[in-house]
Amino acid sequence: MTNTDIIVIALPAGDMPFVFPMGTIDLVQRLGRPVRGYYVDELSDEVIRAARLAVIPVHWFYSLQPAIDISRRLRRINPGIKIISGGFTAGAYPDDLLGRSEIDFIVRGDAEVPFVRLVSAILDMGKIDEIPNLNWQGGSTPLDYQIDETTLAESNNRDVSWFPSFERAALATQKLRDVSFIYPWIVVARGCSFDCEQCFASRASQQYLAGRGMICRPPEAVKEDLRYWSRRSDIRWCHFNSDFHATMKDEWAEAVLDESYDLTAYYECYRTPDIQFAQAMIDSYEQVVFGMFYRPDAQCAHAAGSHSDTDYDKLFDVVRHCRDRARILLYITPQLVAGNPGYYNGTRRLIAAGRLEIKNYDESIIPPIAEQNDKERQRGFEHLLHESVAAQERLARQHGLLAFAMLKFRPLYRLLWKASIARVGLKMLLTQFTHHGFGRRAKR
Ligand code: B12
Ligand code: SF4
Repeated sequence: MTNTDIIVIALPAGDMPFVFPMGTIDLVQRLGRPVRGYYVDELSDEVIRAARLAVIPVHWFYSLQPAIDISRRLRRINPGIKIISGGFTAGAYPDDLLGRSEIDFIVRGDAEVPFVRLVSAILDMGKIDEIPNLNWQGGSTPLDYQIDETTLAESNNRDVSWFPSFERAALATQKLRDVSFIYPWIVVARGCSFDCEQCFASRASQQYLAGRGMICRPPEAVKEDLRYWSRRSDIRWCHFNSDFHATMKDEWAEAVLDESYDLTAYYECYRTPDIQFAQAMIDSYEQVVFGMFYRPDAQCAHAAGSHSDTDYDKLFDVVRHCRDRARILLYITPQLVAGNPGYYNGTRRLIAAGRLEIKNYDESIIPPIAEQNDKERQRGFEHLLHESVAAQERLARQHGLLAFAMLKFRPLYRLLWKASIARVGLKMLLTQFTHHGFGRRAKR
């Protein structure tokens, strides 16, 4: 085991085992210093003692309680360690999280520049109070840093060798011939052009959380990524962090799709795609899976992934068109799990995968993040914390063995994963349009 000054800790998130926020991978790359990543379960006291700095992304609300727990453990074992956090949830509730945990610093909003400066300041004894977008116990600096197009163009999540278990999990799921959400992600934009009120990425929320609107990555940078992943024989799938057809100008998609990529694309639609776009994707990729989420009402709430409108005629046209050409995963979601369950205190979601979760639902409790007053924000935070505890209890039951097998005994992991896919697949037959033989083709 190699001990390093900087450790990055992957906290349990929602029901996707091994998922890790892509933004953090990019931040590590920008640091340009030796870093080592660990899942919480594999973090030894020895590693903690040797570290000077721990980075804990609190991107999804599910990670809140695990972040509090791990920060206390870090402090107990290594009282001098500095702990940095950031990500959507940490940035939305910085003082609440600092007050509950042993975290020293939270980077709000875009972290590209502040995070790198903060790490240098901590390790090289620099000044901290001139770094923008920071909160710490008893202090903060203004949200003055916003990412620009050039910096976004440099996003890079190609190298994950610094986090061996994640890399192993990512490459293993790539081999499993089904949508693996773990890696790699193609960053096409930051923020969103829509304004769905519960979403942390809506225009209003991003203005509040990051102080900017949507920023698009230049098509050439995205194409460079796609060419790179196409050349990698161990990578079959890629995913996009935004529906660029729904959120950006047509020219953007045309520029990216004017070339062929040796990859299967998983593409989550924010709105029903039109046939021309679906066909352009099909022409550009080896295979395409479109994920579409439908709600009975037109207001979208991004959470379980995505959110499409309710233009069913358009949907049926595109489904008919794609039938033999691509695969469509159709999720029917009476209510989605919102990013802010303080607002959506629970959820009723019926996912095509066959899982039906029904909880109490009360949407009147807390307004969207950008409109919350102090009291509501506090309540929102408490709700999220509560949800994160409940999720961890559920996850411990569901994924304990899977996580153990992944980290310690790969053949068992493969068996379990395939069994769970087979189970989900069977249920999906009820609601999903399938395409036989999909995913079987080898890379050219
Ligand atoms: C792509 C995506 C996913 C991908 C994740 C890919 C990945 N590995 O990261 C998938 C589909 C897997 C996913 C899943 C989920 N997602 Co999602 N997802 C998104 C989406 C569309 C884009 C995120 C993105 O662009 N990331 C790219 C990075 C580079 O940018 P960024 O996220 O803005 O990160 C910047 C800052 O936040 C910060 N930062 C991020 N991490 C860190 C870490 C540190 C240490 C620091 C300092 C800073 C920092 O710095 C970054 C660079 O400036 C957003 C909505 C949106 N349009 O933004 C929702 C969003 C992030 N997802 C959300 C949710 C709720 C979920 C789920 C929990 C849904 C569910 N119910 O299951 C799951 C969580 C996973 C799980 N179940 O375990 C919420 C999060 C809100 C919240 N408070 O939790 C969002 C905001 C949508 C919403 N409803 O509001 N998601
Ligand atoms: S729910 Fe989806 S479409 Fe709506 S603002 Fe959020 S990311 Fe954009």
